Amino acid sequence: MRDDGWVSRSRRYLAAAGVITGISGLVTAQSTVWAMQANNGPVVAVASAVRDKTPGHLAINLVHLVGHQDKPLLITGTTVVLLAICAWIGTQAEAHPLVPELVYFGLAVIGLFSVMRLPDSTVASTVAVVVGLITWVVVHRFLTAPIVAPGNPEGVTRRVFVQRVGLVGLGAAAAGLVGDLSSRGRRRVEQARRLLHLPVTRGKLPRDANVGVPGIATWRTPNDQFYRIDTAFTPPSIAPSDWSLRVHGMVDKEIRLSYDDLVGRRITEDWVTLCCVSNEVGGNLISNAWWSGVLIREILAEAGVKPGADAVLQTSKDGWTCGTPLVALTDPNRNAMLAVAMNGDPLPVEHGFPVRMVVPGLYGYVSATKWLVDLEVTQFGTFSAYWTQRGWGEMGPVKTESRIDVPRNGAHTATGTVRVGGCAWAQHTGIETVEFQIDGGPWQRAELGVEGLDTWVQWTGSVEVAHGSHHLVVRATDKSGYTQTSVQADVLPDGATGWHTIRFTSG
Ligand SMILES: Nc1nc2c(c(=O)[nH]1)N[C@H]1C(S)=C(S)[C@@H](COP(=O)(O)O)O[C@H]1N2
Ligand SMILES: [Mo]
Repeated sequence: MRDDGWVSRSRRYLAAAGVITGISGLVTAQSTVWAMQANNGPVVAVASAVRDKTPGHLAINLVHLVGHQDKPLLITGTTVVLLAICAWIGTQAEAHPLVPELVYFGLAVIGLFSVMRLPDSTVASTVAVVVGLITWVVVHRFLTAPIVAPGNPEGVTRRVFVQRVGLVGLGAAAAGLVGDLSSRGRRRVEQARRLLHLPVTRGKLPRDANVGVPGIATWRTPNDQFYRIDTAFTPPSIAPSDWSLRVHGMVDKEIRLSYDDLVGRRITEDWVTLCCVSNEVGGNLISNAWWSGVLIREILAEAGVKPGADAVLQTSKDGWTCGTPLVALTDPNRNAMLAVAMNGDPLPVEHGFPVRMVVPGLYGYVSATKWLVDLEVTQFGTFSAYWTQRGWGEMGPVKTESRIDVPRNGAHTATGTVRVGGCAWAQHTGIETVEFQIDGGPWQRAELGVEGLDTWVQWTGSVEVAHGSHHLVVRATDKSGYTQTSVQADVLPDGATGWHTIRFTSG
């Protein structure tokens, strides 16, 4: 039988149910963050939102008070406050059955806003928040149901409650284990990557590569700002010791290379600007880095390419494929390489660690295979690769293009002389001239920075503008004598064309 004390004891059960519910949701959300290798989880995101929204002097005092311990402290604080709220939510289950759901929903919305305000959050962070919310709602019902159910003797209620707490605990432990296991591979690979000492250099920036106009994309793209395109939901984690490359197909002798074999060979280094075929006119799916690796033509020569072959089909660890024209890989004047380092550091995992291909002058989708594990010398016509199957062109040479970075589209400038500038590229052909045109006037020749054979080049110039709105157009001519067409073509099937045009106002 239930006595008068039950009312206060049941409140304690409900509060405990709330706290356990809170923890379960945190565990499944964090587990999702790990499993999907999301950059940001909700708790950390809320903690950093709290930090960023804390008035400056208060934040500084806090940091001074606790030193660099502020982050763990903020995270612990956020968790404690959250669990206190959950305890309260639990106590509402009996009197206000809808309140718990609403408050959990509200908490999830806060989590969602917090992860979305961080610039590097992906959809995986959002999924984690949703998984946490579902866990909260389900576990809340599951744990509070026996307590709020009328009629059961207290002993039965307590036993059912304890059983359910046990089940939830098991479930949370299982979820936590899955998350931990799935992130372990990545952590191990990151560790191995940090310990590598490769015989590579950081690359010396050519003098005057940057023309010195703020706002133009820096000539060397830092690794963490390098554009990223791939179909991998989570990037494959491959330890160098687990990596090997098979070179086979139309060759005299099949070759298998380990990571140590590869980096023990002669290393070639070069500036190469990578570009994505889905880069719109004016888009930013283009970046430039100093790559270090082994020339593919030396490996192909060793394998001995049989007559009749005209393509090399590559396969990545995650099963992605692409085919590259053989001539681009055997050309003695083109540094097509199996790259192991990018701007002097081992490839970041997202950019293909431990080994990827880099082929100057071709779009990434036909050449730049990340997490490379297989090279098959073959013939076009005997295979179709990931993107060519989906209607994209087979050859994929980069199209000559140019872009305005300064001023930005829609910017507002002073009247008078305005600096303009941006970048232009025709990898492996080279840029001859860049011209710009303001408000339909005559084309004016831009000054160019220094370029490598296979890189982009910065351009700059100045225009005189009066009060009002203006439009600025840019076009490049490459060293083959080709001037960019003004005809606008879509990125599908083999790259966009057209002149980049922006509008800005002055005065
Ligand atoms: N394994 C794998 N490699 C890949 C891709 C991919 O989806 N999977 N995408 C390609 C495309 S379309 C481009 S543009 C480049 C981009 O390389 P990045 O992400 O290092 O900039 O990688 C290429 N290599
Ligand atoms: Mo791409």
